[in-house]
Amino acid sequence: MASIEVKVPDIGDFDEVSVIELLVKPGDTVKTEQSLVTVESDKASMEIPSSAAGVVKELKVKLGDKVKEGSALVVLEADVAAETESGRPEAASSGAGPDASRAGSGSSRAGSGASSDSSPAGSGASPAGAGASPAGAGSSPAGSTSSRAEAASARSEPASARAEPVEAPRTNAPIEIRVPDIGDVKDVAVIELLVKPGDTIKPEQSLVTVESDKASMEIPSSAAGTLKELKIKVGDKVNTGDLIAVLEGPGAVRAESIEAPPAPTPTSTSASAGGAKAPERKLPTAALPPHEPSAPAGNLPHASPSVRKFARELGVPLDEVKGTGPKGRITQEDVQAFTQAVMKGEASTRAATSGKAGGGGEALGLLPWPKVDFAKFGPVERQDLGRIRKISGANLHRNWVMIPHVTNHDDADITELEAFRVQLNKENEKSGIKVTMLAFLIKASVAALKKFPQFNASLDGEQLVLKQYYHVGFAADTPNGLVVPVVKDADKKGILQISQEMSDLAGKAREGKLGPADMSGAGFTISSLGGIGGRYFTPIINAPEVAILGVCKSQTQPVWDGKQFQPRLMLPLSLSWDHRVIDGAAAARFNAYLGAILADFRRVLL
Ligand code: CAO
Repeated sequence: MASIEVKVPDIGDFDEVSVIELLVKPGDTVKTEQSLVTVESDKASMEIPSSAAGVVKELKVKLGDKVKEGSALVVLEADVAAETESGRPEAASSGAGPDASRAGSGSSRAGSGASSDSSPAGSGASPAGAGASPAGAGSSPAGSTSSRAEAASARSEPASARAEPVEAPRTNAPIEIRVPDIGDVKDVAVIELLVKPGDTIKPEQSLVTVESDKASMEIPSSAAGTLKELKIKVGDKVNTGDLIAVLEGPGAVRAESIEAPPAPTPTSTSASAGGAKAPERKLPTAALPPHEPSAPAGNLPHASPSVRKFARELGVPLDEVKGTGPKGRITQEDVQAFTQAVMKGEASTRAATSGKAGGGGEALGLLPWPKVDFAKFGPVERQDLGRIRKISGANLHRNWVMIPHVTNHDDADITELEAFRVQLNKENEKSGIKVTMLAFLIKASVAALKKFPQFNASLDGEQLVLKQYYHVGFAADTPNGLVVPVVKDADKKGILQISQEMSDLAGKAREGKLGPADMSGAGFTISSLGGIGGRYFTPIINAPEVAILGVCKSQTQPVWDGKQFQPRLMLPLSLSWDHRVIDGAAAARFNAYLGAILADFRRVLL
């Protein structure tokens, strides 16, 4: 075991940053690159990762402390053998020089990394890249790529890549503003638009805020003019060189000070010398609003990038969480407490509340929910909604509002399959396993999902996640409300095993004993009302899935065989699908294929 002192790495021009969040505590085991603290400048917040793995022995900083390059953050007790990155664990405690080179790899993730050090650690991956650096905060955020970006250029990418060609000032010609060099970081999310078309823009004025998983930063304008068009929207992912805005107007002038930085040298300290000073702005601390599409810009919650990411993963609307950290900052514990309160039914999100009587609706630009004194018209009784109904109601409401649903109806001829099912049940009478049509539907759906993989998928931003596993959920009606247990790996199971599992899961559902693992991981869901009745319905997609199959009661119907009507047992199918991912033709083909399998189950083998 050896002690390693992890220090603040090279943060470029930036003198001091405040410690606003401690992400570890003594006794914690940390991995290399795990974030230790969040620091904040006036332009960016970022996390400083550990340059080594080990157990936290001592925290050398507390909330509110000001730190700078070389300040000790944490003392780790590390297993020397495990310390593979540097191979010299004691080196870290020997001063800012060698330590900075090791932590420099971490700092580059936080955006400050581009020490002139040429060690492998120092030149390590830099997801947030130099663009995210807080040093930029000092003068210009993009110019902020300054010394670090230039230093980086000495060993890898030229910093001049971010500088646009020098042009003579001109008028009335549109000027394109692009994302400056943001280092190795890729696909940073646009989380805030700070200007709108028609605004008069000064050079260095911040246009948008972007966020990587480790830092948020503002991107300034490299020119002055009137904003003609924003080429990006909140939620977009951008990279170095991407077009973000177009300026025009008599005042449109490219800021030469930004375009023509001094030739990059590892020791250069300012890329924006002579450039206009960036206007002071409040630190951007926005949450991406995928769960709050109508959330207005401004008044965005104060939280570090990792807390915002954590909230997004849980679907927590961060602007509804009360921060208990310094200056009202939202911590990970606040997000967890909010989630627990919602799950226990002690709190409710605005999205859920807006669907309730007495709730809003205004968020969608709708009329307020009608308020009626029902007792005026006759006796009434009030009942509190149960926990499951509240949770499933909030989920259904979100899915209905956020997913553009379309439903295709079709019929499947299950005459032979039903005869086979009845025979199977006779054969297995003694085993106690009862096979219902739903087991065949699960198996047939797996075959259709294999043929049409976009139905076994989820949207994740601008990507489609195609699942290579076949977990099928089925809606189960319970005295407490609707739940959706999941038959895992249905492709690897036979009809009898699926029937047995469904029966076990449905039993647990009725007794309220389903655990989260029983209800998670589905790629596709079936909602069967076949045991009850009805003809067709429009099931609501179970997000983040993209399709759901509704099934109603089969009926014997006259079907024309080309010569005469034949009595056939027909099963009504209703497939709802997400039009962002699936088109009507694919849905019609999916239903037709499913129908063909159900009509002749041997096809499932094909
Ligand atoms: N057509 C005709 N009969 C059908 C049928 C169909 N499509 N599907 C099932 N049946 C029959 C079964 O064969 C069984 O008949 P017997 O009792 O004569 O053998 C009877 O209906 C009852 O079946 P079941 O409902 O117990 O079994 P299942 O496997 O079909 O369904 C379960 C299990 C848990 C999904 C079901 O009980 C249930 O909860 N369904 C409701 C789902 C729901 O609420 N969906 C709506 C969601 S949107 O609000």
